[in-house]
Amino acid sequence: MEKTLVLIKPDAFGKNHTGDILKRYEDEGLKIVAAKVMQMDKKIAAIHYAEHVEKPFYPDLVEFMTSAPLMALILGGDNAISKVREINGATNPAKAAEGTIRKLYAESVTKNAVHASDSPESAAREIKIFFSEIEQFGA
Ligand code: IDP
Ligand code: MG
Repeated sequence: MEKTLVLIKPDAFGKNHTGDILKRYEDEGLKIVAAKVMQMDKKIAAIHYAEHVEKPFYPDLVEFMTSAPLMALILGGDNAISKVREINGATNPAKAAEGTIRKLYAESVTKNAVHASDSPESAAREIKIFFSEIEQFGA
């Protein structure tokens, strides 16, 4: 079973879209392997978004991601990494396909409702940031 790290970001979590978003993933056959509600601090944000530290949008991204609680998840299933990114839609909601989570719930390119790992390497790296072994269950 492939695993991927998903964050229901502070915008979508704060607007009570969590149940609808989880239903989308479950309807596509993905299993919830781990879940928790937490608030990111700047240190965790810097580790999670290490690849973006030098980008012009990084300060706004960290400000947003640390502003309020979010839900961190591990989702598992066949091709979970690419499947979740397809369900989420394009980073910029203006370019996201109809029916995707970002099309439905994202406000802007920064406040874009969800995060998902983009490769097996990032999934392995990101899962370790948010979850210990004991918090993960098989699907
Ligand atoms: P992804 O979340 O679709 O993988 P990334 O390029 O990895 O997109 O960017 C990480 C996050 O940074 C995005 O989800 C979004 O919140 C934010 N972001 C990316 N590009 C921009 C931008 O051009 N302007 C503002 N925020 C951005
Ligand atoms: Mg990314």
